[in-house]
Amino acid sequence: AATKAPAADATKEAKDITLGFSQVGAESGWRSANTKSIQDSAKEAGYTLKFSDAQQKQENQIKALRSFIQQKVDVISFSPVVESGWDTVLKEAKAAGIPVVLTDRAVDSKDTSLYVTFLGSDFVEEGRKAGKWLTEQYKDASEDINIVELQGTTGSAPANDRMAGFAETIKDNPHLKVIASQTGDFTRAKGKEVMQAFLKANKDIDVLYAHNDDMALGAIQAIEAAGLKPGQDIKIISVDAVKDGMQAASEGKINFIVECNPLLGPQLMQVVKDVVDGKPVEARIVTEETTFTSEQAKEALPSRQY
Ligand code: GYE
Repeated sequence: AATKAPAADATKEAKDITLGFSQVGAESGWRSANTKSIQDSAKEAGYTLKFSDAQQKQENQIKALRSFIQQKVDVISFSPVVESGWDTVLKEAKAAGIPVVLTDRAVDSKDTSLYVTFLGSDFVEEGRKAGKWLTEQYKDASEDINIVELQGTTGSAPANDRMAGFAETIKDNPHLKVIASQTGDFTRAKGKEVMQAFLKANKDIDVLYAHNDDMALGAIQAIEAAGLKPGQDIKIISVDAVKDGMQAASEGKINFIVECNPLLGPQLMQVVKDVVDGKPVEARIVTEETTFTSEQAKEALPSRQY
């Protein structure tokens, strides 16, 4: 695979390395686990971590990146809230000679020299896994299956890609119909609110596809409040496999979860070290993940770390 080798400073010891990290926010269980992983691993590696929470707003993130540039950190890393609109600030980092490592979410910048690598999941593949499971469940369907979709944050890589991967895999079965699709911003509160609206507007919902566990958990509250049984009256698929999601799956309320691994800290710290040492780094580092049915969730739950 292609590698990139930024300017070296092999003389730096761990204690002299400063990493500026701009986090998306605290919107989900996944995010909390991701933040903890990054903070713990930075500590473990002995780096100084400057951590900033963008509260799901791109403008906050751009401000944080500019402040990292001003402070002349050694490496900048961030998980971009949305995919577009990064070129200007990334060029500023490049001009200042500060390497940028993308974690978790991608940017759509055409100029890939603006960042060293992108470390994170393959979200299109996650969407495909969700779609494949559903296609298999309904392969003999002779009637329409009405699907509602709770999208992640509008314009974010995981929302765009999970939607695309899912759509691509279900399109061959004309009975699988997405009758409503709206953002729930990856939060429980919004997931609940939008599901309430879906239930009001549509009599006959068969399946919910939620782009993360938290929105599915919010939606479960709305479904139960409407007197329906989640996992039975409405089949539920979600993404992440955080503890609360796995708990709901083990109770049969979520039927299928596609795992998305938030524990990116150790890999990120290694990349930071390599970048500072001037070692070549893979241009794309994909995390490995699996899927869980209700049965498998029950088995995996006791040993789940997050
Ligand atoms: O799935 C969701 C979080 O970017 C992969 O963001 C991440 C997503 C994750 O809010 O729960």
